[in-house]
Amino acid sequence: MSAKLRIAIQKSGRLNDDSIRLLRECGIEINNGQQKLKAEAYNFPLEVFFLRDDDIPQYVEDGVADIGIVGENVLLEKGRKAKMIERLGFGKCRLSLAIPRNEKYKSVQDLNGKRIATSYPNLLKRYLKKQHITAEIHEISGSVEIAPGIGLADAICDLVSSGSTLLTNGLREVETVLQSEAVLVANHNLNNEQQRILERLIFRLHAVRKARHNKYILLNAPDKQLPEIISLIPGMKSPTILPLAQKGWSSVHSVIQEDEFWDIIERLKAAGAEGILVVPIEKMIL
Ligand code: PRT
Ligand code: ZN
Repeated sequence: MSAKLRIAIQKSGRLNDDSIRLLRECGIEINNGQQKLKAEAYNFPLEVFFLRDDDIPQYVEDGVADIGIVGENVLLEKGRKAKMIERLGFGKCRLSLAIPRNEKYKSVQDLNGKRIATSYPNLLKRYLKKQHITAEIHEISGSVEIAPGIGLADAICDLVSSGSTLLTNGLREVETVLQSEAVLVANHNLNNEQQRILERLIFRLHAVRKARHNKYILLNAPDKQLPEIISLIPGMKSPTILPLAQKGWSSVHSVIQEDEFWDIIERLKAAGAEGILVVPIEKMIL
């Protein structure tokens, strides 16, 4: 039997869709039937385990799965020995401390002696220690945001993304304990074959990520304006210039970064560029 890499991803929840989408963008198709515990990729040596996110760090540490996709918050809270390979750019959130909206708050010192409800006792304990705060940690597994309202705690430490859960529960964010996003993790003792498959996967991940940050740009320009226009486009090497049927005009093709995009477009127009097209790139291999 040829070697396979086993990846653990969240079975259902906030990271499930994006994890599957990322694999698909890497050209890996899996049959994600509902209620399945595992599935094989059709066209890549990958076996996918669908698990609760909380279990993923342990499975990867124990080598039941070779790699996994999990929130950094879960990885660090569980304190499992898995190697962090890549940040994946989705599942972004922060672990924050929040207090009732009308409570006075000047600094982290105000948390001294307070009761704090959280599902992240280890991360919170570490944070409080670093800040020299003594507080009582109440570990609860869900609906942390209601704890102050029912008198169970004075403050909470929970994940926040839009902030609307805090708002609807009359709470306000006062400190950030951790910034988090989904990460790719790996077992520390992969064999050579597994390591090679992981490297093929990482190669594809990089191509997908690079493509996301870049756009393909096409434009027409009068030949006499070409030197100025070319100087405005950073490009990968140098732009491709093709003559147009109309004499004295050329078509310029290149790649620009998403974040330089608006600035460059305006300057290109001012330099005489016309018919500018900016199109997404699916994969980019340098
Ligand atoms: O069943 P399983 O155990 O696998 O899933 P789960 O219910 O434990 O996790 P899930 O699916 O809710 O979250 C999975 C991961 O998504 C988390 O570990 C984070 O890494 C990431 N993530 C990103 C979030 C959020 N954003 C998020 N907003 N996880 C949870 N929330 C919750 C938060 O706890 C709070 O209740 O959403 C609420 C706050 O959201 P806002 O938008 O109102 O601020
Ligand atoms: Zn969970």
